[in-house]
Amino acid sequence: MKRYNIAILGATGAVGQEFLKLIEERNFPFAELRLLASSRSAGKEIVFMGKTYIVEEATKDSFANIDIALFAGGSVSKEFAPYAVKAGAVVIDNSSAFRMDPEVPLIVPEVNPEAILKHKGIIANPNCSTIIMVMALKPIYDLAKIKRVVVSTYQAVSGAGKEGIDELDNQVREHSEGKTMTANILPSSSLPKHYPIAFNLIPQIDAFLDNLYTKEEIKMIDETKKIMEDYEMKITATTVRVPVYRSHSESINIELEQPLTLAAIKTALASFPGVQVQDNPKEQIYPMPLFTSEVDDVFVGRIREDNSAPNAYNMWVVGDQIRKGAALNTLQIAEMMIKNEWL
Ligand code: 3JM
Repeated sequence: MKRYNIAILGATGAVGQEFLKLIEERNFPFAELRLLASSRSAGKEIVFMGKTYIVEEATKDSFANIDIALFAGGSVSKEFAPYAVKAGAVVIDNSSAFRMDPEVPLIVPEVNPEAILKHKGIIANPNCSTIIMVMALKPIYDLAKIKRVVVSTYQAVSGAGKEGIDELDNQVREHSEGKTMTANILPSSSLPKHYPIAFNLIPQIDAFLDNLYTKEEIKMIDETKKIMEDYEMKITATTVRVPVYRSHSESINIELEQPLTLAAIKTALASFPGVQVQDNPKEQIYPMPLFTSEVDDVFVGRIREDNSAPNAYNMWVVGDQIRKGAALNTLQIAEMMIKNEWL
């Protein structure tokens, strides 16, 4: 089998580390592996599959001879993507920098694989909450067009990186010691005010826009329409940070153009690759974030009719936002290109 030269930009962060785990786990056909990061992390040693790698500082010359550049995300994506493309690499990027660019395909391989073919060097990986949602929408949409979506998210602190996890841990400790909880990271370190996440919920992910939605909410709305190639679909979203370590959950209400039986919805979801139905109220079976972390699939439960509106249904969707919501989806895009000889 042909092997490919891979660069990982952001190798030391949560998504970068997940790339490495998945490359080993999935036996990804790499030849050379180049680990890149900002100057802050350059020089760190990473032992991977029995070999020690030194993390290099990313520069405009870092992408010579690279076939596939996996970008973990953040503001560095915008800076380095043009250099990687110029060097002849295909960039698969996890940041929001290129997602809504009409020249850049926005891909979930199970949902819109053929859109990959339109790339001009950069392919965007959707926002974590978007990926988890469209995995549940697509199998239903293929049976009956979705007219409207109302989604509320319950997003884990690891979505804010390792600092988010540390902040929750510290606050739980402070609270148990009777101290005042300190908050520096959430909802976002760049914002003026911070609130404790322990024993709390924060109804703000990313900054507010003039229309009173947050950026995260608008990402879910705009990206879903682009991936599903349906700009008529009405979507509204509320995104909330919850004191969970890992895996995002979403309460999703959909309104369809025509009615479906619950059995048809469950069969469509269960037979869709990457989705598992976990739904048995009698046995108290439903997905929960504690049990879906470090698992590849997206889980759907609480599937039921919304008895307040015609052709409307409710469901509860849970998935590991660092796996399917980020690193796994990115690698699956690369694997699909390799399999189809699209590189
Ligand atoms: C998730 O440095 C940055 O601007 C990163 C902001 C960010 C994003 C984004 O906008 O790319 C943090 C967490 C995302 C995302 O996936 O959209």
